[in-house]
Amino acid sequence: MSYDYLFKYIIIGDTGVGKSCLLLQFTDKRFQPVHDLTIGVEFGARMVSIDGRPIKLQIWDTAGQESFRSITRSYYRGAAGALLVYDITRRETFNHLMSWLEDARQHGNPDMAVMVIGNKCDLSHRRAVNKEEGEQFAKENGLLFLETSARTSQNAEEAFIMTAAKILQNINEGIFNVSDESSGIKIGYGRGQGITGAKDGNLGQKGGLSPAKNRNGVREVNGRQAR
Ligand SMILES: Nc1nc2c(ncn2[C@@H]2O[C@H](COP(=O)(O)OP(=O)(O)O)[C@@H](O)[C@H]2O)c(=O)[nH]1
Ligand SMILES: [Mg+2]
Repeated sequence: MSYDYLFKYIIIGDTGVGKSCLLLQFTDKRFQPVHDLTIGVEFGARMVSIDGRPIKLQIWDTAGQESFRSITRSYYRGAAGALLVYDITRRETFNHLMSWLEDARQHGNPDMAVMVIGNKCDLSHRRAVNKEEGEQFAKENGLLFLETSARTSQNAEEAFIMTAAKILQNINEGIFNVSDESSGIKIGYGRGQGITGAKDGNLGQKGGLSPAKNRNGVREVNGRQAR
């Protein structure tokens, strides 16, 4: 299926916070209570529609264990978005957010859109981190925030989609250089033409690019010649 853009994401956070379950909920709309421990890196993909534009999300799910952290680091570079996940029932997973964020900032694209996710919000009776604390952490660091449940699917889809909307906004504002592959963004077929002919580099605007002059110096609008 064709898309306007492909965005690459990475999911990071401590082991057991629900990264693989969130990905499965997003790609397959199901919850699998017993999930094999992620070894190294796995990935999933799904199409979404943002502002009526087809966008493919390619999501790299990483292993949270310290022994895999050096592998994980090599995946930051090509990511346009990061989902930074903690478990609301385990405070230490929240306490580790800063070290994950530092990794992402150090090894990733500085303009990467980062969404902080407090997962397992279905277990509110065992809550160890207040929602306000999660919100505060996100605010202080200029990140997006949501509480989710991979089990009930609450906000799971929204987390992926809101991150994509942020990336699209960054493209529209010219923050992302989409021609650089390491930005984690790929332009889909069908959008590629025209863009190479763009002079102002204003790639994201709706309605496309201003008509370029043809070889005779005449602008063409929908095949008609304009003044
Ligand atoms: N109650 C509840 N359990 C969850 C949720 N997400 C994941 N889990 C459970 O938490 C454990 C770890 O999940 P997993 O996705 O493998 O974590 P990962 O190591 O971060 O990939 C599994 O036993 C899941 O069933 C959730 O939203 N709610
Ligand atoms: Mg996993």
